[in-house]
Amino acid sequence: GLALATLLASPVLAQSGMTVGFSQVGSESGWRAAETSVTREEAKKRGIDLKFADAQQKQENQIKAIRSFVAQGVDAILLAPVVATGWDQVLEEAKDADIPVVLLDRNIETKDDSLYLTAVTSDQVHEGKVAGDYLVGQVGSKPCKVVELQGTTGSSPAIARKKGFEEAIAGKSNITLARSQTGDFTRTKGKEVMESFIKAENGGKDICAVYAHNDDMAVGAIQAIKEAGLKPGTDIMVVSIDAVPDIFQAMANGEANATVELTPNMAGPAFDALEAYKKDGKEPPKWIQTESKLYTQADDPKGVMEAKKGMGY
Ligand code: GZL
Repeated sequence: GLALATLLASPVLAQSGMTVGFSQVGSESGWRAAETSVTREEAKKRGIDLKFADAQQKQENQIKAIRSFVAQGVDAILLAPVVATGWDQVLEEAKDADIPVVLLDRNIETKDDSLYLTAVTSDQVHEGKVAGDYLVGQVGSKPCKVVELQGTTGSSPAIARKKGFEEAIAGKSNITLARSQTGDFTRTKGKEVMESFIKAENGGKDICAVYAHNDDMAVGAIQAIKEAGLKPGTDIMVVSIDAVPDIFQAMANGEANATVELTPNMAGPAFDALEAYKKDGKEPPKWIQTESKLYTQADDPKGVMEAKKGMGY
């Protein structure tokens, strides 16, 4: 009767009862680890049974995971696509099984956008532009040789963040992008590549700034700059993207200059869209855009770092 109906309607028991498969890239960065923990939290809050698969940054493992989710007959699939191409075949199989797919934090290149319900991502070109505009503002008319640590080759953020940064420095004849190489979004690779840039550029003395597609590679680069006897944040400016706690620690130490925030909570909007779609067939927009915000040393880095610790980090 009424009592039961009231009970079932209560938030505690408003269980969506969905089973969702999540094909995650891996755990290459602090941001990625936070996205995974927030996704688990969001699923738990909603009573969603989350099947988690870590691909160790390999596309073939993601394709295998999607096939196994289809075989299990999950209600929906979350996919954070490690690279942008090569998804049509396996997403066709999910579509044939009537299983909606939501893309998280990265995009795919496909001619058929019916292969996914929606993509929950930031505007990654804009992120690169914000980072570049910050550097342009800091440098003024001074000559500045920049080196770039790219994200995973072929991933949508690596392609887009490079594009946005180059748009920002286009036409600035005093700013040159001298070297650019992938650090695969990891601290270790970021440090290794920065060491090679330093060796190639007069012990780093000729480098004015490093632009890293994520904070983890920037933290690796900071280590390399210090080991070369130079001061990160002053001898070589450090600009990156994600806004993870460790970059705010570096800013508080004066060792990093700016970061562009990326929320780790892509799953909240994804689950909301899936529940609306499942309940009454409501089609979400093809792109659910998350915010991008610039943080610099002037923005209370210690305070922001503390606040971040409650947000999945
Ligand atoms: C961007 C996301 C990137 C993060 C990195 O949306 O795909 O992947 O910026 C992570 O930290 O490796």
